[in-house]
Amino acid sequence: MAAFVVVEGLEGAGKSSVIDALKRVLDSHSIAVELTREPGGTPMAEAIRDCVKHDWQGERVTQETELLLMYAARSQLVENVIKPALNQGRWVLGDRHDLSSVAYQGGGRGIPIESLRTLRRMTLGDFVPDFTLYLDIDPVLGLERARTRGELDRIEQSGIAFFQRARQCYQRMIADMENAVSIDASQAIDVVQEQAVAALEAFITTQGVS
Ligand code: T5A
Repeated sequence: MAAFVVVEGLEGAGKSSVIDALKRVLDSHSIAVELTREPGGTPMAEAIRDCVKHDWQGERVTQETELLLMYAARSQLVENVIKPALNQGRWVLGDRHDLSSVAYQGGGRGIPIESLRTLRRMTLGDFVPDFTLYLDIDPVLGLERARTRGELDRIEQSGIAFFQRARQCYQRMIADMENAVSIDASQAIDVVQEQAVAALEAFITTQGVS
């Protein structure tokens, strides 16, 4: 059966590099796969991505707007891309999903978890990833890596305390989740990729794929 696999973690954790390696694993098993990113992944969700990553034409983005836009983008992606792909038997490999909202808007911004639960119920129902790989990184190191790509965007400028809270939230959530693996993303990239590949191979085995 097709599965929804998600890679989560703070900026600079190495999600993009890990996703490349995971895609190669799925290819080697001849598993058809759709790659997604959040926020984004449909024309409307990509427009929302532009809105949340920068102040909108100089207008400050409130944290409530940020939260609502994340769920608006997620709803578009899940209904128009992820569910159709899974229904057609393709796996989906996601760069971030709902756990990002819990960590960033819940843990980081301090929006009550009840508000997030309400939005999640409304937009996702009981839809959850089948497997989550969390790349754990100290935000000081993660942001240092992100900075090598250029200027930090609006969310990346939220400050170290914001990212420390988001990381603690990620760690708490992952510890309580089944079908989730945490990897120390401060290690060399080839080691992180190796551990991520091993975790995905183990998950694929549980799915009965040869
Ligand atoms: N957001 C998103 C929310 O607030 N709520 C939500 O619900 C959702 C879905 C998305 C932003 O939106 C926020 C989170 C984000 O702020 P984005 O651009 O997609 O924006 O942000 P990221 O996904 O965090 O993008 P990054 O590119 O920063 O993170 P990656 O993909 O984890 O990092 P990667 O692989 O691009 O690596 C960054 C650099 O570090 C190097 C890489 O070579 C690269 O140069 N690197 C390493 N160097 C040494 N050792 C390693 N182990 C390394 N791993 C990577």
